[in-house]
Amino acid sequence: MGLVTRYLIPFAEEHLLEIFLSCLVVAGIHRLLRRMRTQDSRANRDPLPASARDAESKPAKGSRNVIEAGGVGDVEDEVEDRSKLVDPLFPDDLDHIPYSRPRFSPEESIKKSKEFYELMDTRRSVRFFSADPVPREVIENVVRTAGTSPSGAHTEPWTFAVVGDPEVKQRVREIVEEEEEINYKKRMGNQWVQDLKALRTSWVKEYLTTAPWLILVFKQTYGLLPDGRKRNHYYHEISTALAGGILLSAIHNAGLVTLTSTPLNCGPALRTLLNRPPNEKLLLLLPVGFPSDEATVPDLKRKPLEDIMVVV
Ligand code: IYR
Repeated sequence: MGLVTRYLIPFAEEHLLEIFLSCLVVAGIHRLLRRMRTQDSRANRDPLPASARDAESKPAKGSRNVIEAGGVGDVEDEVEDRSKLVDPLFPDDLDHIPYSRPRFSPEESIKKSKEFYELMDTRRSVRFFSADPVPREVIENVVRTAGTSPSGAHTEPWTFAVVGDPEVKQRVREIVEEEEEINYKKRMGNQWVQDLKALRTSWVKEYLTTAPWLILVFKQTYGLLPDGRKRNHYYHEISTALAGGILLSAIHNAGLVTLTSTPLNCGPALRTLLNRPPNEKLLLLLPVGFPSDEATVPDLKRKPLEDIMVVV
């Protein structure tokens, strides 16, 4: 007791401010650690940052189960709503089977990677197409290849609508040209139009009727169960974009050309024209065929490796 009154109380009186500030700092660190731990456990359940989660896995309207199925929301919500889960995508006892690849020697691997790079480096976005036919089997194979893309929880959230019918191609062209004229004249703005000038693009898109095939790539923002309930399609946009990249490679590998077009504001009309359901949103429109004999491309250079790769 004597110690307390002789030393501790006078010390506390003298250093009141320091003691108070130290308490604040300790409390702050404690809160921070708690928050980090909560975020850690959330991240383990759901790899999406909050912003991406909102954009990507927004539950479809009228869907009661989607938030819970996506692993989004607080632990409490999930426990409460567990009864609303739709069936799991796969059985719990799904087989896991052996997997291996042929192992190339380092030299072989260097040669193969270089050859593939050289092949892909000849890919260009082409706007001038020949009307020469391309066998439907080639289109089936390139779409099959696109379907090998990875996807969120293997939901395969894509539909490739393939158009070869000249009348449907004509309608696609009309829809696209009508919107693109407004895009170029009003929506895109001066900066965008100016940046595209040298590339000689315009709202007139002859290639949409000349190319023997059009492939319209739709992302499925959610899936539908036979009873009409909705199933989450995780990362549907990036999954379908990856499939699009694989599709471009497959088209190029088949000796064909395409153009990665993303017609602004045309999605709903094209979806209706092609009788696609409301869960499908247009991501890419690719004319596919051979280049015309007079085809040209802008003389563009690609960034060198040093500008696109950092070794950390
Ligand atoms: N979608 C328009 C405009 C356009 C936009 C970009 I960004 C391009 O790289 C090229 C074109 C069109 O297809 O003409």
